[in-house]
Amino acid sequence: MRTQVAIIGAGPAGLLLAHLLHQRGIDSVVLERHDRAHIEARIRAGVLEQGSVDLLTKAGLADRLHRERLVHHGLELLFDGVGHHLPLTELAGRELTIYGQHELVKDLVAARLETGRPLLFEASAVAVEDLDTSSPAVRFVHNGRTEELRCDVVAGCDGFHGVARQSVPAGALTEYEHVYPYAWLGVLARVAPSAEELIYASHDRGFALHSMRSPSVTRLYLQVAPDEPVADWPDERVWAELRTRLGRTTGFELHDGPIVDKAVTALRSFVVEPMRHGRLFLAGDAAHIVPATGAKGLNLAVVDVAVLASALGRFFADGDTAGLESYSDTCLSRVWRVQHFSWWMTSMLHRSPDGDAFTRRLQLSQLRYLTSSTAAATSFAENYVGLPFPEGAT
Ligand code: RFL
Ligand code: PHB
Repeated sequence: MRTQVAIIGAGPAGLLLAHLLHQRGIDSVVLERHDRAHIEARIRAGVLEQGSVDLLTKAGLADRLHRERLVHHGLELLFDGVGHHLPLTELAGRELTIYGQHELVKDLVAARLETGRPLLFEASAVAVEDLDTSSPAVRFVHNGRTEELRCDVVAGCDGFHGVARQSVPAGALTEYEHVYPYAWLGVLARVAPSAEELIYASHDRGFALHSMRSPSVTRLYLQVAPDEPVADWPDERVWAELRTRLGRTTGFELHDGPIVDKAVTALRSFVVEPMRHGRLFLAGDAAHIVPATGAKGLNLAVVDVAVLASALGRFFADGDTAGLESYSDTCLSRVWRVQHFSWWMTSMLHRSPDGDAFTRRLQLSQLRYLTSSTAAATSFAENYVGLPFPEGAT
């Protein structure tokens, strides 16, 4: 088997890259280790920056998104039992879209299948080889057989635990990592949201987040210990803890309903430098992870593949390698800005496990500043709604 670009992973990064390449007349094969039903049901991100939506729209991938999304212009920060509205669009000029990542994945899978170009499910990459040559290869297992996919370029879009990054010779990449002493318990509930906006709550008992997917589906998160067994959180306990952490001095009614998904997710910051080795280019979670607090992971993945598709367009059109040479630096500059924002927002909102009173006073001081100074709120808003996409990504 041979193609121009071998794409490992059919998450948002791999599927969007495949589509952007197709539009430039570049052939690719997408290899995905899971089956279609699995990737279309995986509950993950929910917040898309306007820049991501604009890009999807321009690529012709956002018809259903525009019909079904919720548009938000602000969010609420809740602390000391009082909610503070931040008018994000007024402060930073851009809106936010609420649309489930698995819905986006369904749209991207449908678009790929419509092109007739290959997307192989239950095809697990096991190694990436010959990266230092102009004809690298991906070895993968499909239908019980080991196969080889030769190509000009490999795109490692296989997430944090994928094989692409691990196939790079030891010492060629530098990894930067920060693991937080807490995790998120996320639940999806078939009930109407209890507020119109997202509520980020910093409570003495820990962080909580009220989010949503649609007018009839609520998404909620609670800070828990990193090794917390989901079994310790029966539904009644989840609702009781959410009511405490989202509670207000003026009262607040949290609607409950059937919980249809419940999982614990670690919070992690991770960056690999450079995001490239020879003919292998890493994109999305394969290259970097941010804690979910800033709602940035999916949006970063979109920017990476937009930059990569444009660089590959030039490369396959006339052999121009300038875009490929600058790919890693272009992406990393945005990645580190987003890393800082996500780490900062996480540190401001979560309870430190030792319950240190000094740290708590600092957090509350920062939250009061953020909700009373237009300068501070504007800085927060421009990061949250998303900084402009780098040149070459549009
Ligand atoms: P993905 O989505 O992990 O996709 C990688 C794909 O590669 C496949 N794969 C392989 N395929 C073949 N061979 C192999 N050897 C393979 N190894 C792996 C996997 O099966 C998978 O299908 O990575 P991608 O495409 O880079 O996308 C990144 C996003 O998924 C991620 O950043 C976001 O979900 C992060 N995130 C959020 N991002 C936002 O922008 N806004 C949010 O509101 C937001 N909320 C979240 C989040 C992530 C969360 N979790 C569960 C980590 C909320 C949560 C709870
Ligand atoms: C979500 O709706 O899943 C969500 C929203 C905001 C975040 C993280 C996740 O910061």
